[in-house]
Amino acid sequence: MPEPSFHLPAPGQPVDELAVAEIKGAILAKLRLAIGKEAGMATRQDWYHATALALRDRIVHRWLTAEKESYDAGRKRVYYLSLEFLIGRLFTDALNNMGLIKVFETALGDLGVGLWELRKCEPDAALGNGGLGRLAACFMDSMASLAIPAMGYGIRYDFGLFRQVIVDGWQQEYPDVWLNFGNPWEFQRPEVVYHVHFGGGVEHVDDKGRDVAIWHPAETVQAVAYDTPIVGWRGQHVNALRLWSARSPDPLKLDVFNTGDYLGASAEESRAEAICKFLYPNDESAAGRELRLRQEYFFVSASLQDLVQRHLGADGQLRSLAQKAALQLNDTHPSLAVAELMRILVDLHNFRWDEAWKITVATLSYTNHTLLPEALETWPVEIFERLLPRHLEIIYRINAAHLAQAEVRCPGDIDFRAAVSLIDEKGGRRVRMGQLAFVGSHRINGVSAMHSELMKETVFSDLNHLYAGRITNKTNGITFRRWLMLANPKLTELLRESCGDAVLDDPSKLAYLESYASDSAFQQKFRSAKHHNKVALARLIGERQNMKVDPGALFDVQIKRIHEYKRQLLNILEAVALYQAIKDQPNRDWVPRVKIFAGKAAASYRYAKLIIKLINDVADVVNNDPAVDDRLKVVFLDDYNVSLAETIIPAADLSEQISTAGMEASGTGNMKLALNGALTIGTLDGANIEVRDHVGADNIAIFGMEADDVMVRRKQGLDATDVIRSSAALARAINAIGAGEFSRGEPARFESIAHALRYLDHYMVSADFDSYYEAQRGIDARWQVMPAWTRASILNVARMAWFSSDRTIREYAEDIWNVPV
Ligand code: 26V
Repeated sequence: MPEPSFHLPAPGQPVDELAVAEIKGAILAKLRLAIGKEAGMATRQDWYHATALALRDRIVHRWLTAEKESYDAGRKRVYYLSLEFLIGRLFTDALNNMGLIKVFETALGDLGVGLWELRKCEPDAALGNGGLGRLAACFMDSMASLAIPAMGYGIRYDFGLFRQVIVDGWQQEYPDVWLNFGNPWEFQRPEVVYHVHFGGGVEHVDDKGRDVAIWHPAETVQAVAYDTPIVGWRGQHVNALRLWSARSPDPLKLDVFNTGDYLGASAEESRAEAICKFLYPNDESAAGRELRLRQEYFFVSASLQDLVQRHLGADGQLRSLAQKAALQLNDTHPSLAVAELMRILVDLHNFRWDEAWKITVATLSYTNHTLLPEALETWPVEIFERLLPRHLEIIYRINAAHLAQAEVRCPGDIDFRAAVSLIDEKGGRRVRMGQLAFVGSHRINGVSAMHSELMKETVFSDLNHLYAGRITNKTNGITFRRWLMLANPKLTELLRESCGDAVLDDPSKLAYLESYASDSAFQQKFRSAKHHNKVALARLIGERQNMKVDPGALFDVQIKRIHEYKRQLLNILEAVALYQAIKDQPNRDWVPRVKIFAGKAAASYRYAKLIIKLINDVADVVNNDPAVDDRLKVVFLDDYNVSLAETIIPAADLSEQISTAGMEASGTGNMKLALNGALTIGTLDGANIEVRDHVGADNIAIFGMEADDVMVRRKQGLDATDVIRSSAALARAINAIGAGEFSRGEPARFESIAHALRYLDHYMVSADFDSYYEAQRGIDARWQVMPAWTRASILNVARMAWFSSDRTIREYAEDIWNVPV
């Protein structure tokens, strides 16, 4: 079958007729032969599946070629281990990267089917919680685009992140059934199966003076591979995302037929299959749930067996592993890789301990994504003993050598040893997964400049002392293919016109925009692209919330997980104060604003769910108050996911990045929004700082306390009565919330929130309020001078090139993985 050549016609240019005819034939053939239907009987789902399969065929050709080339060349491979890949939809992403959107659109159009309608048939693959999982997905796109031979390893969860439904303002959770209609992108690999063991005991035997450990596990689960091809930009290279599904090795044991114990057999089956049932919410208490540890070991073990087998197939021995493989641990969830790789080398391949350790450290590297102490993963030694007895022994031995080094470094310093130990001895012994990953890695990176510095000063200060030079920074990035080209075709078209087509391959060309920033004709076009996107979002708000919003208003957007440190509460508190100010002076020339919120709260996070309720209750009052009219609207869009983000982001005027300084490791929504021309209102936190450095202090609104101010103030206490006393607007807003003005049927509903704002202001919401309110009024003033606003917005786009995840991946490749790009 001939492959269509890469095709990306300039806007308005006709598409290749031959290619269209071929694609039409291919889709119809899939409809008949893979779906078993004639065009006349096909549902939209059927068309989607047939089209996806036709596209997949074209990707597979490139995939097999790329695989063969990288094997033949003996190239080093990157393995990205992550319990989360928040991919969203693949259909238009793959089409875009293959340069086939126009061809497929025309072919489908000729068949009477709309490509953009079909797109909606694909459920989001929501195998992630938020930023961490989405980062993994952006990295997969960039590694393929840079033609780095790589594989993503994770779990094929039967259910992704829960579906959020808002009922009477409250969040409810429902299972995310994303595999109901099958998944056209994946290939099941029934032949790629590994055994993963749990429990049992360890026997030590003496083999000619050498201690040999033999693990006798009590339980075995099978891991089956499912591969999804990830095609890079211009279809040059394709990598695999390999997700493991769990099953019982022997679902109907022979003796079931003798004993008739079907129930017992099916219990064992469900126990095995439970491993890949659900994705754990990341912002629930990190206090270990046994099933989560089973998930972690399951995917680490299967992935390591797989890559070791691949390496042995090519090199015949494991001594050269670090020269041929780089393993990146996405957070501490895959930390067990340290102990597992040691076990493979020492127990299964007879390596001497010291040599095995050198190989392990040279092969592994670890990315830290949060400094929040409550988020740092630890597991009770007791669970480890029960589930992974041999790994615990290995961890103890690693720890012994590591503590000996600590002793050399700081002789007699017991506190230092306790601080760096892999075992937390306080309050029940626990294995510290961050310390384990750190000690077993040659590089440890943070995800923004500030975060990496704070890592050195806080969580890892002692380890940094012991292993100086290991900590490095790799500021996060985003893939422009999805977050600009696909999500915002109107702006992309304008960029191609103004910066040339090279901008599609090289984001540094965005800098050409600088010279147009004050050009009024260009500004007009730029605004019209934004307006187009705002009309689309207004339509969606109309459809989903049955609410009318004016696309001419300022669209003020905060979209992310709901968490106290992200401070959605600060935003809604400002809405309340603004509402009150509008009511006081209805005749002032208020800037019409639509405040748009979206995000999920962890199911067990009661306070975050109460904040969602407050946003919805405030929305109810404000939106229905005729005195306010169109000057302020509050919208909470339910079930936030990648696809919804793709509609909201291009339509945003203002990007809310208002976390308590020092608490957001990086943020990546900040980058997506700025790239799409939204101005940021934000604190000096995470990557906001680097966004400011790039876009320029004049083109961003920074407010609030800095990280060290926060630390100082916290030491002084959390009582906010002093700041409330000096801010009439804040006092009034808190009083209204606390007195039930937004919850008339239940006046005490938000008392706990008012109480925290007054006396337990851990997240500095009250403390930062005045500064935030003032920054918001500054935004109003800027909006009233539209040419200046548009200029700042254009300059944001022009200066975001550095935040491409291609740049991030290049840095990983050069400084951590040592692979050529
Ligand atoms: C976990 C937990 C667990 C206990 C309760 C509080 C809490 C809060 C947050 C988390 C998330 C930890 C890991 C994570 O998702 N980090 C995010 O990683 C993104 C990609 O690097 C980064 O942009 C975000 O700033 C960071 O929060």
